[in-house]
Amino acid sequence: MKTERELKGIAEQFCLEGQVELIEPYGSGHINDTYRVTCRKSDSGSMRRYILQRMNHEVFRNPRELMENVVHVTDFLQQQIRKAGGDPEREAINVIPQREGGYWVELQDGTCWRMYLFVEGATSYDAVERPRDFYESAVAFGHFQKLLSDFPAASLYETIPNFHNTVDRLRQFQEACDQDVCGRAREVEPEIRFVLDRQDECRILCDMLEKGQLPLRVTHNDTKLNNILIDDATGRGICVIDLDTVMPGSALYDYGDSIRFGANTGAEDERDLSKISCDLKLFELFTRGYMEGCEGSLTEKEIRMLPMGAKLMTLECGMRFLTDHLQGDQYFKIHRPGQNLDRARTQFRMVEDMEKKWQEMERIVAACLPGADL
Ligand code: ADP
Ligand code: GN1
Ligand code: MG
Repeated sequence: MKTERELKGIAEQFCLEGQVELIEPYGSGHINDTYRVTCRKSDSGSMRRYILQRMNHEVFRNPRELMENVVHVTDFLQQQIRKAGGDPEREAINVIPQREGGYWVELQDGTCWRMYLFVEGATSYDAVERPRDFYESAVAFGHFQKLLSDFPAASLYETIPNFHNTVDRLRQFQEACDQDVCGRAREVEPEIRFVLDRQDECRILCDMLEKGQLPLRVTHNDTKLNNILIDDATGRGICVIDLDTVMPGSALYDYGDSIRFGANTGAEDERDLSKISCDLKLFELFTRGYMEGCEGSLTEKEIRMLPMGAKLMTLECGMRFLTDHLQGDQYFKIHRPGQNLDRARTQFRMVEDMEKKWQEMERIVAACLPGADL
């Protein structure tokens, strides 16, 4: 952990407006260390706020490539937003350059830092407090993908190779079980069995992508509700954040990851599993919003596979949490012992509940197909 003085020194390496007045830890992401920086201009006394982030270089091995992606994607989005008459300072991430040129700073201790403009008057929610927010997030994530449909996908680096390759995630999980470096595998036999019972399903989306049955698109790949800023005044999903994993992927990844997190009636790390279930009302709301945001660009096959996207993204995430638990909590930040195991259990309970509600999920999705209500 850096002291406030050290953080101030890092912040001052970026082109900020005004003097740094306050730096405070911010947000609840599992990967980067995030701070909010408040600056005051000495002439006018007005305030400007920023987001300072330490990029997790264990997770993102190449900060140069990561920041090139972020700068390319945000430049592209800002152009589109300007064309549509929107406000590019609030509707997209704005990367603040550092004084020496370039978009990030590497310190002698090897840590890498970047700065964004803080989007004022907007909130990122860790749970669905009002169903409308979830719907707005769906429209915004769908629209985000639609906006990036003309983005030159080949110019993107794969910041985390095989990020949503569920087959590869399964392989890593099995390796973690075999190696059992912390001696935790015995205590989690039922959870391991839960995954192994579903190992054949892990292939489904990968196979369809490989065979060209699903289109490869530029997607966000980390569509948790708290990666959207909701405008406090209008209630609209205003800005998609956390662009570190924007890469070629499937729309089913984005849709599925949002359902995994937002349609769950409990928190991601809830210990009382009786609180965990898939809320079909939220499922339906998100489905409608996402399809609206994509503006008709999803193929019929993609739409029909939406329930499978939701199930596999939830199973995959559970597998990743359990893998990390077995490996000694090296990847996801934890705030108490066993938290990754608790997270894995909620994901598996959510998968089980989806399996029970499968036909209903398919019916909801089928009713959203174009022409279904004719
Ligand atoms: P992580 O990868 O750790 O999830 P995020 O980029 O999602 O990191 O940032 C963590 C939190 O910081 C977000 O959930 C959000 O609350 C807040 N945040 C990030 N960027 C901004 C921004 N530009 N304006 C306002 N809040 C932001
Ligand atoms: C991480 O960065 P954050 O907290 O938005 C993770 C996602 C997981 C999520 C689970 C780069 O997201 O893939 O789905 O935790 N991000 C990365 O909550 O691994
Ligand atoms: Mg985040």
